[in-house]
Amino acid sequence: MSYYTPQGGLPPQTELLTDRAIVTEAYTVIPKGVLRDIVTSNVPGFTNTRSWILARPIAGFSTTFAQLLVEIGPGGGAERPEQEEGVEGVVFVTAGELTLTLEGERHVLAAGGYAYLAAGASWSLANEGDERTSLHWIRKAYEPLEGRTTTSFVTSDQAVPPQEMPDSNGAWATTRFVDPDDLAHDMHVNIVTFQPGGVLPFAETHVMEHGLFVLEGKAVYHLNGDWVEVEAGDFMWLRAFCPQACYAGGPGPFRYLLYKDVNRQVRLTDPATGRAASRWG
Ligand code: UGY
Ligand code: MN
Repeated sequence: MSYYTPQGGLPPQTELLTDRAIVTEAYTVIPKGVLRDIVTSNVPGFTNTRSWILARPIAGFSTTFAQLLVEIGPGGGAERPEQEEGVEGVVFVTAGELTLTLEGERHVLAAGGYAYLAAGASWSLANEGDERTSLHWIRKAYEPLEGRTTTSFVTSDQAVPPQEMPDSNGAWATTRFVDPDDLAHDMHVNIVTFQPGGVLPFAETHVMEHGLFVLEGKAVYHLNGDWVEVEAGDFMWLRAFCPQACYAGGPGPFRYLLYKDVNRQVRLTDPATGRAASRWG
């Protein structure tokens, strides 16, 4: 398994400028060539760290999550990465070694390492090695459900067997890090794997938003009527109901880290005033 990790830098003055970056009303594509030094952001609370912020709530587009590609240099990290109350997170390591201290327990995550950090959990991150560490950090305001809570955990891509999707003959599989029927969880961050020639066999159109970071391979992705070629290192960001499907191109597997918001009733009233959502604003 390989996990694409951007290195930054800046193209030379001789390079042509045509690339695949696009923002539409239903989807955004941030191709790998965009992940350069000058579009990084510092992250408050972190030392020796920079990030590419791939997604954040935007009114009228997608609103449920933020996704950061974080690069921590040797000796860097954060004592309290999550500074916002009520926010849960998933961390997925693509390169280097990351020390996660969770409720006082130390875990060293290598590439493929995965952690779910429940809202309110006590955790810190450190790069104690000599190489850069890169990770995805997906953040969501946790929507509580009466009588249920989530618990933080640490695992890895390597430790969780992918589940074959129905009627796909193994051409399409999903690595699920939480049980989809566990209603305590209001977000899933899965890994989707297609073998060469495998397809997502219909244009899914659903309420869940997506962030898709291509970890490995290439494909042609169908996004709201457009066919878009994507490859390892590209990020796709889909608002609710954006039609989506794909053909995996080979020669190796096509794999992506997939965020989706799940398991909650649609809110129709403003919690502060009780007024109908149609009258908001
Ligand atoms: O779970 C999903 O919504 C998934 N099948 N979507 C996707 O891979 N684009
Ligand atoms: Mn989907």
